[in-house]
Amino acid sequence: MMRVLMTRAYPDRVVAEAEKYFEVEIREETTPLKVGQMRGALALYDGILPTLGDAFSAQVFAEESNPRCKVLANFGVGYNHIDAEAARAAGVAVTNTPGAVTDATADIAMTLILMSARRAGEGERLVRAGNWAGWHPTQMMGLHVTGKTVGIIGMGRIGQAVARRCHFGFGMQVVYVNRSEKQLDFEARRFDSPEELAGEADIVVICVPGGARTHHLIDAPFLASMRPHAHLINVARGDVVDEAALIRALEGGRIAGAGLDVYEHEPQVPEALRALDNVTLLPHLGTAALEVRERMGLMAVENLRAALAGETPPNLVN
Ligand code: 8YV
Repeated sequence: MMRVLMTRAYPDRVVAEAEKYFEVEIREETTPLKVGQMRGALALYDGILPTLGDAFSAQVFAEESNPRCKVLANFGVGYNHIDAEAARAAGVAVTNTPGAVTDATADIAMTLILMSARRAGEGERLVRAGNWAGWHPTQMMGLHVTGKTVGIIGMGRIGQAVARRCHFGFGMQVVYVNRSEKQLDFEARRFDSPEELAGEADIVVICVPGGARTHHLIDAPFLASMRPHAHLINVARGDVVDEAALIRALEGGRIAGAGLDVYEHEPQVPEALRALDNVTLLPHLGTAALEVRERMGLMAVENLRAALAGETPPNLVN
């Protein structure tokens, strides 16, 4: 039987599905694999189910250039932690789980939009601390989102799911930046540059894939182009935003608030960010619902099964 490594303890249904086809080893630790562990895994297993933080870099493939492993079936849609080109050169297929994550991630974007705009986290902290002095006509005024303009950076599956929720649920205007124009069943204006979008949007939502192409796409000039009452929401990857520049913009009141589910160096969240009242901070909850994680895992197992049976896996990315 072929041997497969799960780099985390994925949900039981996922393990059970994998055990139909493979001898499965589960790594119980919650931390990402270290370089030596990745090298070892490439040498010992036919397939690996890695996830966020398991940094299969070019260096790892250089050190294990003729691996036993034939497929890295990533648990998640974002695979920026894997050097897919280096994997291909080493004969390793890389797959991901698009679709399975879309609605749950869009829902977390909506959670962050509403929490940030309506100052929900700040209000909750006030009540929890026993400091609420009672209702007041102008207490904790937030941004009314209905009818406002949402700017989507990256109009892929998740970007479109956020845009639909904003448009149909909240009567918002949608503007976006994306490499190509999208055929949508609602009105949405495409801008050429993120800065142009920043000047129009009341809420900016980042939905682009991570990786070198989008590293620090949201930088100080972008933040300076945002409207002072606007909010920045990130459900993509932390390093799409220059976190230090974001902290400066929030401290200086250059934007009204931010809602973040992802960070540059997870799980570290800078003290300066945690000290701010105008940010909503979630611990990468984008897909954190059992049925979603099961669907992601079942997709990853199907990719493993297909790849190791010599078929083209359904979600091959390299
Ligand atoms: C996953 C994500 O939970 O799918 C993704 O890309 O960011 C998540 O929501 C994460 O990758 C861990 O699997």
